[in-house]
Amino acid sequence: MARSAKTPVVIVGAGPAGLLLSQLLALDGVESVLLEARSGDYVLGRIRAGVLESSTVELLDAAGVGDRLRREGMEHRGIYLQWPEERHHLDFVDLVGRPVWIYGQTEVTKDLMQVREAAGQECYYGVSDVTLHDLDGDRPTVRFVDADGVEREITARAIAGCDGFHGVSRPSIPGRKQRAWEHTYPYAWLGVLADVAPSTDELIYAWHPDGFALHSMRSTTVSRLYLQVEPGDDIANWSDDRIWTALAARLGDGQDGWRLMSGPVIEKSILPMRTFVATPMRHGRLFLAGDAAHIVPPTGAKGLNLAASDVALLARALVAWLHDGRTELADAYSDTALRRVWRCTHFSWWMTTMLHRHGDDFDAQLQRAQLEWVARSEAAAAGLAENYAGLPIGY
Ligand code: FAS
Ligand code: PHB
Repeated sequence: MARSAKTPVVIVGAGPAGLLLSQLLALDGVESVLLEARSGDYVLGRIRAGVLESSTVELLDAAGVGDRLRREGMEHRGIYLQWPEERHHLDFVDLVGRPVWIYGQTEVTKDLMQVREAAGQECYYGVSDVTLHDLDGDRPTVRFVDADGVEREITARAIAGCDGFHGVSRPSIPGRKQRAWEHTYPYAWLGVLADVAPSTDELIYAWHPDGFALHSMRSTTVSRLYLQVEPGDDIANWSDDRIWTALAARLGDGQDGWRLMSGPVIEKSILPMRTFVATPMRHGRLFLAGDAAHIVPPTGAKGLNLAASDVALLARALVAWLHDGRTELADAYSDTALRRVWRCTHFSWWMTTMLHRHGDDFDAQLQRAQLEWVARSEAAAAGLAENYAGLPIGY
C-alpha cells in the first residue's frame, strides 16, 4: 500500500464540481488531490448541461476560467414559452436584471481541466475501488487502486464527495444518518445534438398536446434539442426523421412564418427525469457537493448550476476552517447549501409539471392557464426569471 503524505482535501470525482472545487481551493492556497474513476476524455465526452446562470458565470470569472466563456459563450436575455399558436418571450434582463449564458458543460469542464493541469494539480484518473474511512475522526482516509493497479491510501483533513449520483461518497454516510427524497417523473427526455444552426435566437420551451419540446443550442452552428418521450422508450424507436417531425410539430414549425431547420444528428439519447435530494450534505469530515447530493430534472437548467453553488459555499467553508481555524461556515454548509437545493428542486419541478404533457384534459387546461398567466403577468414572469436566471449563491 502506497501511502501519500497527508493532504488537506481529497476530492472524489473530477467532473465540474470536483474540478471547480480544486480550483477555488487552490486560489486560496489550499491543496487538494483529485480522484476520478474515468479518463479525462471520457469525462469530456459526456454531453450534458448547456445553460449557466449569471451567478455561475460570475463564479467562473472569479475562478479565473471565464475568459473563453465570455468570448465563445452566448449571452441570452431570456427564453420563449410556446404553446400551439402562441409564443411569448420572457426578458430576464428587463424582469430581474440578469441574463443567462449558453456554454456547454463540456466546455466548462475543458476550461477547468486545462487550468488545473497548468497549475500542476495532482489528479488520479482511472481509479477504482475507492473507499472512505474514519469520516468521524480527524484523520479521514481514502483508499483506492490507481490506473496502474497500485493500492494507495491518502489521509486528509477533509474529503469532498463530488462523485455524482452513482458515486461512493453518499453511500459512505451511515444510512441511519441520512434521509433522501426521490421523485420519478412519468416521462423522459430524448436529447439530440444536431449539426445545424439554431432556428431561434434564444431557447424555446414548448408545451404541446403530443408532449414537451425544447430548442436549445451549443453554438451558432450546433443545435441541442429535446422532446418528451415515455420513460421506458428505446432510442431505437426514434429515427432521425421521426425526431425532426415531432420537434417541428411541437415547436410550432410554420407558425407565424417560423421554420425549424433540421440537419445531421450527431448524438441522440434518452435520459430519465427524476428529483433526488439526500440530507445532510455533510457527515463528519465528508462534504457532498453536486450530483452526489442531489439530482433535478433538467427543465429548469439547474443541475450544473447547483453543483457550482454547492462548491462555492464548500470552498469558502473549507478555506475558513483549514486556513483560519474558523468552523462556522463548515458547520453551516449542509443547511446553507440545502436551502438553495430545495429552491431549485421546487423550481425544476414547477417548470417540469407546467410544461410536460401528462394526465387528462383537465390537467392540460390547468397547464395552459399557468402558461398564459406566466406569459401575461409581469409578477409571474419575474418569478420564473428570478429562479431561472439565478438566485444569489448564498440564497
Ligand atoms: P458528475 O456526475 O458530472 O461528475 C461526477 C464525477 O465523479 C464523474 O466524472 C464520475 O466519473 C466520477 N466518479 C463517480 N464515481 C466515482 C468514484 N467512485 N471514484 C472517483 N470518481 C468517481 N444539467 C443541466 O443543468 N442541464 C442539462 O441538460 C443536463 N443534462 C444532463 C444529462 C445527463 C445524461 C445527466 C446524467 C445529467 C445532466 N445534467 C444536466 C446534470 C449534470 O449536468 C450535472 O448536474 C452535473 O454533471 C453535476 O456535476 P457533478 O456534481 O460534478 O457530477
Ligand atoms: C441544454 O442546452 O442542454 C439545456 C438547456 C436548458 C435546459 C436543459 C438543457 O432546461
